[in-house]
Amino acid sequence: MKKNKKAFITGITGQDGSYLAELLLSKDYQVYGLLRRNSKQSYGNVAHLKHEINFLLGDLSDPACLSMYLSQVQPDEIYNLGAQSHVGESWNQPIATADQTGLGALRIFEAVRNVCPKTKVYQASTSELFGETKVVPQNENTPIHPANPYAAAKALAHFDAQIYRKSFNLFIATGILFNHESPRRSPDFVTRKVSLAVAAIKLGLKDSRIPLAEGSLPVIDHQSKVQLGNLEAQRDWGFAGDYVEAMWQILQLDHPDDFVVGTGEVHTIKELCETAFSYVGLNWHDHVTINPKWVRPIETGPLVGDASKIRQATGWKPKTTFKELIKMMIDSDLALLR
Ligand code: NAP
Ligand code: F7E
Repeated sequence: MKKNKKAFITGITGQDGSYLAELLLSKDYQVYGLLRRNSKQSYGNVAHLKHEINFLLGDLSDPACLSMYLSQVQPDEIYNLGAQSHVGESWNQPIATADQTGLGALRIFEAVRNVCPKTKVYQASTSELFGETKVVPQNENTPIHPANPYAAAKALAHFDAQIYRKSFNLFIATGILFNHESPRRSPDFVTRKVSLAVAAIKLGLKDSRIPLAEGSLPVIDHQSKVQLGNLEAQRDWGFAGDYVEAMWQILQLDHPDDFVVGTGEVHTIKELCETAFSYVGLNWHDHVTINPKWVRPIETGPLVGDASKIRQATGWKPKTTFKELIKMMIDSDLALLR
């Protein structure tokens, strides 16, 4: 009889966790998700799957619960997506970020080493590892040069993934993922901030507080403008639904390795605004202002991914274009705010 594979996902309530859970359920996996007690109120992005996922209450800060659950479940695959994932916020919460994003991964690797050494592990690495690099595009051999507390925490996790792989012969693979977005992106990231603002302005919402699951959020100010930071920053944006396919592919390989996942296409924040506002017939110049509060102490990039290695190893390539992604997010926010 065919045995269903078991997957254990940390960060299951987040953007990627939700798309990955859907993908694995569609492949008949038994899905286990680490859930923080306070997140049990809403289940975040997996509320629609709450009867299909086996939730285990716990936290990446607690090595005891990680060992206990991994010992009990003996998953075939672990996807470590849990993190304080906001770069800007990492300057305000550097120690919590180091703990959740950096040491959290190390706690997973230690638990795997001790209680389920045959399990395959996917570690969520990031293009932010490349930080202020002037090498464009970036690939697996580009030097790591973190430029914010989030990236420093991810660098710890990334290096430990490689060290544990070699030292203990564990299957720990990393995906160095460039920015990926979706209608489930938290509204404090720039693409969703813009898509929500476009929808609110298009619908003529005068009350600038938009009700969301996370609480009410001011996405436009009293002049019906969205306040942004650095408009010259450049990012390689893909669709999260495509990128969780890459995570899964990485764990289906026979050997663990590091893989860059990106589209290879770069856009400025200005281009994002232009594309988004023009989609609903508006001129972005009329609706965007700069608030220095959102400008970061150190900007990273231009970050552009060269995904040749994963393409060669698995055939993976992005399916959704930048324009399709922005339209998808705006259509979803128009429906949400209507
Ligand atoms: P996200 O939406 O911010 O989700 C983060 C998840 O981590 C949430 O489920 C959160 O749970 C959980 N979490 C935070 N601290 C935790 C802790 N101490 N214990 C257990 N769970 C904890 O992030 P995402 O965009 O899906 O990204 C997934 C992963 O990929 C993250 O590691 C991120 O750093 C990395 N990454 C993301 C991108 C991107 O562009 N999205 C690119 C490269 C790498 P709560 O709901 O309880 O807060
Ligand atoms: O910023 C600029 C900002 O916060 C993108 C995370 O998933 O991807 C994400 O990190 C750019 C930056 O994402 C605003 O300065 C301008 O240059 O959407 P973001 P991020 O920092 O790139 C990486 C790969 C991850 O690993 C992270 O986990 O946009 N920007 N104005 C702004 N950014 C925000 N948030 N808000 C603004 O008003």
